[in-house]
Amino acid sequence: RPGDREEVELGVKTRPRTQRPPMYKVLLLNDDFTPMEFVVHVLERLFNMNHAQAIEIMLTVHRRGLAVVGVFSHEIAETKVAQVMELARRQQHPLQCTMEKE
Ligand code: TYC
Repeated sequence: RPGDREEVELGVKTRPRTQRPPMYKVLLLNDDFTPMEFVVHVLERLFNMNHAQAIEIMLTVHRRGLAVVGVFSHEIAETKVAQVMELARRQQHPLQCTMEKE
């Protein structure tokens, strides 16, 4: 059809798409051994939650098995996971934290 090639080349009828970087959910996993107060401490220190929010999320993980504790860029999510795992390792708690593309 006359005009088609020009429409594509000039961007006519081509919807401009805004590039957004993929975001990553950081997930905290339940276990039977990590003390509740340690999990609350981690959520306050690394995820900027107040005490009430931290308790609420910790109890969600405890009851449901896991919860999203934040959504971040790939680099920030990796850092958060590493920080959680390092704090847990230092206290010899089996707490697990992972990330997943949104
Ligand atoms: N289930 C743990 C207990 O009863 C508490 C806990 C909560 C552990 C959240 C891990 O991500 C977790 N002591």
